Amino acid sequence: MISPTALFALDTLLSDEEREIRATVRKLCDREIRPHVATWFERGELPARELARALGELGVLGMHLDGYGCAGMGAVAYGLACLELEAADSGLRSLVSVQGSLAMYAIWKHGSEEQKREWLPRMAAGEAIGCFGLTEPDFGSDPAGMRTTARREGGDWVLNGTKMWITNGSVADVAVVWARTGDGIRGFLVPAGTRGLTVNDVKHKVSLRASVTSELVLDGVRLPAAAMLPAARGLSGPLSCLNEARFGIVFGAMGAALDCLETAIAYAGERQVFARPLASYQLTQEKLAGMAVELGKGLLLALHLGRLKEAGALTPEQVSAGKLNNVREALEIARTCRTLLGASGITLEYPVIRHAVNLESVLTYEGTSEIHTLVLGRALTGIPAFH
Ligand code: TGC
Ligand code: FAD
Repeated sequence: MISPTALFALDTLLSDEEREIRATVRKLCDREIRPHVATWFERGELPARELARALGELGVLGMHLDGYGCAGMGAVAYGLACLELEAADSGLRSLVSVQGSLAMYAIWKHGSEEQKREWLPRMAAGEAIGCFGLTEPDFGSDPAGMRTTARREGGDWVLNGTKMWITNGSVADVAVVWARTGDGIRGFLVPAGTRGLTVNDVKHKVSLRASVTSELVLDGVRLPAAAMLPAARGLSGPLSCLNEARFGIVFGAMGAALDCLETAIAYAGERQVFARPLASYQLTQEKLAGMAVELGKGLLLALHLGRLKEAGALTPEQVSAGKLNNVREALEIARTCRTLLGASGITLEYPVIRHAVNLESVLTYEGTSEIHTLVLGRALTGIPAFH
């Protein structure tokens, strides 16, 4: 027998350091996440603060950023960490994506020296948690339409509006909030507890239950001039952060798929149907072979994009292609694995249905599959078909 990743000799494409980082993150997941995650999912909770500290100690938060307490690792190492985290649960990878690739990256890329010094070391250590507020109730795929405003009042900024579906919202110490100003879209750092900021958690989620998702209501939130991210101007500010998080998902989704496939292979070997192992039937082997091929292709694509990113040559369109393909295929793999587990596949005793319903969120956030399709359509034809 050969594992799905060994089939493609993927490890030969990794450095010793990358393999070591992967093993370290996997060990943390095996020790601190896997034994509990089905219960967190069932209860709709996540011990975000404890996990952030553990992940910070490991150096995973903002690990692909340089300086300010960040580990300065390569893109592939970061991708492999996302893969291991999402093999445990997409909610965990979301916690790390939003912290490192959205909130920390926004500050690292667009913030002032003071903002970087104030927030990044604590966020890298997991002592402070960040969230990223771009989406609004009426503007998800089309953030250019956002209604949240920031207007000058004397030397201050005053923010009004509502952000919706914000990961880490109610556990965040700082929210990166994007708002419309007289000078276009700008980003602001809103510390938790600022007067006028109310945070309400989204209840009754069926997907990504081991993750905090919140609404942020900004009602006359007054901030000093220094709260604005000076280097982010226009929609390219938040979209530049999305490229980072989407890149992590290209790897992460394959982690969820791998966990499903490994579970299904083990189950099919054990489960007797019509007096023979389920794995011995050609229909089963056809499913397993098809999934292993898609997984291998997705991992190779992720690695290729990672090497391009390390060379400074990765384009947003390539990230869109990776997110579109790998999330779509991961979801297909999760659903197919679910069929192999039969009725057992619908319980939380196995991780498969949890991954499958989580991946429904992953298909939608960080740009829906339709939006990434249109990004590629625009790149191929030169004609934007969004509007
Ligand atoms: P468009 O005219 O295309 O662009 C406006 C400006 O932005 C620039 N730009 C980008 N810059 C960096 N990276 C990208 N990927 C960029 N795409 C565009 C562009 O060059 C332009 O710059 P400038 O200087 O000329 O002004 O904008 P559009 O309004 O037509 O929209 C394009 C579209 C639809 C692709 C974009 O709005 C989009 O990506 N929509 C999807 C929104 C989305 O993904 N939201 C995610 C919210 S965060 C989240 O979901 C977190 S989930 C938790 C987790 O990650 O785990
Ligand atoms: P809509 O934009 O209303 O889309 C509805 C449907 O219409 C989709 O199928 C979409 O693809 C389709 N559609 C849209 N435009 C077009 C078009 N031009 N042509 C054809 N079809 C189109 N946002 C944040 O800012 N920060 C976060 O931390 C965050 N975390 C999230 C966590 C979870 C669990 C979820 C589910 C979402 C999160 N989001 C976050 C929001 C997420 O980014 C949005 O849900 C996503 O961008 C889609 O927006 P929407 O839900 O408003 O859908």
